[in-house]
Amino acid sequence: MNKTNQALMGTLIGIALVCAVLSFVQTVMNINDGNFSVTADLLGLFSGSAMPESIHNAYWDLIGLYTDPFGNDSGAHATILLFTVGFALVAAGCASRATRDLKGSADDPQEYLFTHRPKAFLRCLMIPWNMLTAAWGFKKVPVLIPMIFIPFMLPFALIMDIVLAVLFAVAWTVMNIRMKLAASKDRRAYDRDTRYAVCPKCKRKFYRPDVKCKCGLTLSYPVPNKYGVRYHTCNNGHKIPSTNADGIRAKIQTVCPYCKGEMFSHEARPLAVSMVGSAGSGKTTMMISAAESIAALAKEKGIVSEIITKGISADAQRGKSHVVPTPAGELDSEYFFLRARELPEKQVIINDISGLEFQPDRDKILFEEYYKYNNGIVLAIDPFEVMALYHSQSPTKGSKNTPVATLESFYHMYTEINGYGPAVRSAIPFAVVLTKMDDPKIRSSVDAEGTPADFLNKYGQKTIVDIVQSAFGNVKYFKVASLGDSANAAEPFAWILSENDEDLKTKLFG
Ligand SMILES: Nc1nc2c(ncn2[C@@H]2O[C@H](COP(=O)(O)OP(=O)(O)O)[C@@H](O)[C@H]2O)c(=O)[nH]1
Ligand SMILES: [Mg+2]
Ligand SMILES: [Zn+2]
Ligand SMILES: [Zn+2]
Repeated sequence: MNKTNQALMGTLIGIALVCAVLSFVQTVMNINDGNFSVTADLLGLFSGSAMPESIHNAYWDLIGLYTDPFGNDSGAHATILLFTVGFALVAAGCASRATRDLKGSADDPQEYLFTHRPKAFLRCLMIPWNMLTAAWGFKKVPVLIPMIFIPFMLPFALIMDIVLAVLFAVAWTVMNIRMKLAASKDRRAYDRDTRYAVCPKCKRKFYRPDVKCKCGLTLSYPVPNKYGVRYHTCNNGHKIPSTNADGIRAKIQTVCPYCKGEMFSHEARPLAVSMVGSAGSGKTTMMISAAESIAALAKEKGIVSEIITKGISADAQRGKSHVVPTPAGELDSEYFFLRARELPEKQVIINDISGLEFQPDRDKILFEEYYKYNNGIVLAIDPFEVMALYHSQSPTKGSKNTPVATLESFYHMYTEINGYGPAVRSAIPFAVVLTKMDDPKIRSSVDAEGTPADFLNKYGQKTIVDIVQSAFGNVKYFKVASLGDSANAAEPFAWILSENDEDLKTKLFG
């Protein structure tokens, strides 16, 4: 049981129990004095003066059935003994399992707040009666045994219930206000800095992920709620922060609520960029080079970059000049985090997909999710391939792997998924990138034509320019070298990220 619950229950049950003890002591003293009444002054109940005579008499007639069944003895000692048993049962009920049971159910195994567990009020009133509950649950002992003592438990349990009801109302109100205030503050911060989370495996988007406790239990995302205000406690007793005031909640291991895959979300704002382009056009190399340059730039600006996935890791960066062709079906996203004291954390996600995936016969399920929250697209075009196609009448012209075929295939999928009609232009930033510009032959041929669009028009790729222009409202052309000393692969990414995020625009790329 966590400290909050210990404090809540300790206070409530403690105060109620003190009242019951006073009641018990007074009852014993009354009976000892030959005055058969319980708790006459403390409560007035059963006392004859505050209660109708008929109830007082009925109650003591009932008690008389136990202590004086043959009506020939006053039975003061027996009466006191039976009230002592009744009081002991009430007191034992306070410490019973049912009283302390705050565990959450299997679908969200974390401890409830005492004031907010299911049927909390009823269960609070049940506390003095919990020896009955326990006997009911414990099959071998017939519940009849403690039930026999109900008349002797009644005065003390009732006093406790009245006190518990009042204290519970106060505690519930206080906890509820604290919880609501903390929850709305937490939600405002989350909506401003994070907005949603995405799964790098199944590509789904959701408001918040689930979390995994160090003991392996999967819990709903910890926010101020019925499980606690500042921290939650898993069913195995581990403490988990439920606000991000100190930044520690961002470090929790998160889990995709759909595919259950482990992921990190760091409460960072996800910014997703997808790469499009035929096989061999330079996408993977550009992605690695861009991640490397952005990390270097971040370092200059005092921003921490944390690369999570292998595809853009330091190893990948060292080997970027000879990447292996991305295998078909390679669908996990690459991602890294950017954070600094004055920079709410960002998660940059890059989806580098084998060019083959854009061909119409491939499975499109993943893209359905992904293209709904995509923040920008980078279209990679290898100028050498464009020129080769232009100069040759080779059969590859009709192939599925030409720049145009890849773009058309992507565009078809993209509009279908987003439900765009032919007249609708997507507002997300679209970067058209001529790649491999460090190659002197490529550079001179491209530069000779003027802008990248001029180059594409000149070499028979007007279709590309037209499709992009008609389908996207925010288009920018780039010439990019991913290798060599003047590598500038970060440029299209910097543009897309800046278009989406004011923080990155001013604090990283500004
Ligand atoms: N010189 C040079 N070669 C590049 C550049 N980008 C990619 N390449 C080469 O082009 C080939 C295909 O690159 P890759 O990144 O695998 O293309 P992808 O299939 O689109 O991912 C590889 O041999 C790369 O080394 C570049 O900027 N400059
Ligand atoms: Mg590749
Ligand atoms: Zn998933
Ligand atoms: Zn745990």
